[in-house]
Amino acid sequence: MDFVLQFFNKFLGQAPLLLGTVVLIGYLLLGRKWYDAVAGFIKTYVGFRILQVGTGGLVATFRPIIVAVYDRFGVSALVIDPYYGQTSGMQVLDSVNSLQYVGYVMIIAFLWNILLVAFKKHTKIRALFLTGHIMYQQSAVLLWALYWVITGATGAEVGWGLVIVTGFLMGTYWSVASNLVIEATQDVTDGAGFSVGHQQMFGAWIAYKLGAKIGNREKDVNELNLPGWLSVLNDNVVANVVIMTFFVGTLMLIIGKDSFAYDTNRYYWGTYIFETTSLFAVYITIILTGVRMFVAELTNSFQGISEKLLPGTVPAVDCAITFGFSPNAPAYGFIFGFFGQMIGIATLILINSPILIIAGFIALFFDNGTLAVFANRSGGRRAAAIIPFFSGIIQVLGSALALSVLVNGGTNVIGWMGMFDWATVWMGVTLMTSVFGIIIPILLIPLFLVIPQLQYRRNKKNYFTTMMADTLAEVNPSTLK
Ligand code: ASC
Repeated sequence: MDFVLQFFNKFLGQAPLLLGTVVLIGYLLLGRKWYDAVAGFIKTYVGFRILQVGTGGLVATFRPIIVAVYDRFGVSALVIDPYYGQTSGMQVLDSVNSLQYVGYVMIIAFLWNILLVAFKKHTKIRALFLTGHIMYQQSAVLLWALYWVITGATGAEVGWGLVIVTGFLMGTYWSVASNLVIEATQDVTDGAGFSVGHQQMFGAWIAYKLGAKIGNREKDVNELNLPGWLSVLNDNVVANVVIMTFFVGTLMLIIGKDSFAYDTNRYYWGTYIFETTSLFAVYITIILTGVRMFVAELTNSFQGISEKLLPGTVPAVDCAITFGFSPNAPAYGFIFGFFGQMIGIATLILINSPILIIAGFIALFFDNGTLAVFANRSGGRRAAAIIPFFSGIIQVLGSALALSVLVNGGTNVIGWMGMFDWATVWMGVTLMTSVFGIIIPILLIPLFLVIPQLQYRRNKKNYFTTMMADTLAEVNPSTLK
């Protein structure tokens, strides 16, 4: 069992390895030569690592700026950032000698996802959640939250009953939510044949549905078609540098140069600002490069899995991959989400809330960026601005509510996920469980499973053909924007 646990942490928990292996297996099932399959593994692995260089660079560059904004005004509070949530969960569980159960939750959830897909004729689940680091993170946070609201500060070890219920609930969420957003992701990616397996699948689905109501998909953020000198902004690198220099540059000016430990021998304050803010476009371009390298491999090879092994299965992957199809949208999500979060935080201060929240870059950027990608696809610029704005408010207020029943975990608790589904659905589950007990997570499992049935009823004809070769777009990396 120890071996299995280690394997899940060190192999499945590593998204590039997991996805690379899936591509390798997919190609072998398609009967490709072994060396082509190995080449596919390498390109997927390296492509995903490149994507991670981009996402990691964004976090390393912009997270300290967001933190500095709050430091400057003397606000100290809980942070809404997935790694703060994960750390809180791991610290609380470790304090009751129960950290090892996170691995079990993840195993149960993943196997349950596979089983639900295998019986898709009945379950109508098509999506297999493959974002390894998120699987671990969510398992840790959910186990912590449910443990804490059920058991409280008794110091008791986590029990097997809770581990099993959490595992099944987690796996049901992965399956149902990433299945829900398949069609929207197909639209966003022009039919690349994957779905999102991350922290805002319900959010992305809502953004896509609402976007169509409040905006016009023709007014796409990536096709600005601006006239005259403004036409330079039609290029995503130029647009991202200009927008972020203006927006983040203003923030940096407000908090002042004393908040930044930069090398004054190398930079003027002005050039430091520009060299920092322009990194946004650098990292977005790196993300695009990584996505271009592996998305065609994933799409093509996964047909092996979805034809031979688990018929009709769709892989659910990191939300950042959708950025490769809509490079201007994430900046919209980030900026309007920032304003929304500011309003949420100001509200908490005004009502004298016992829980204060600090914005975290990952929720601001990856979460609202994804909502902007989906909102833009159905509702263009207007939707890409309005929806992340409201999402920002919800992320703050929802997370404060979730933390209200978790903060009595003391100094172990430093924050909460903040991502959309965690500030809404999981906030609700946590609060309800704190009132009604374990019956809530148990009941939710069959309730969630109704969602794919409803989805199927509305779209019987095309429901199972998503990954069939003839319905997939000819995936050619050069068609990426
Ligand atoms: C998260 C998380 C990350 C990022 C990354 C975005 O929620 O834990 O590391 O988002 O997956 O690409």
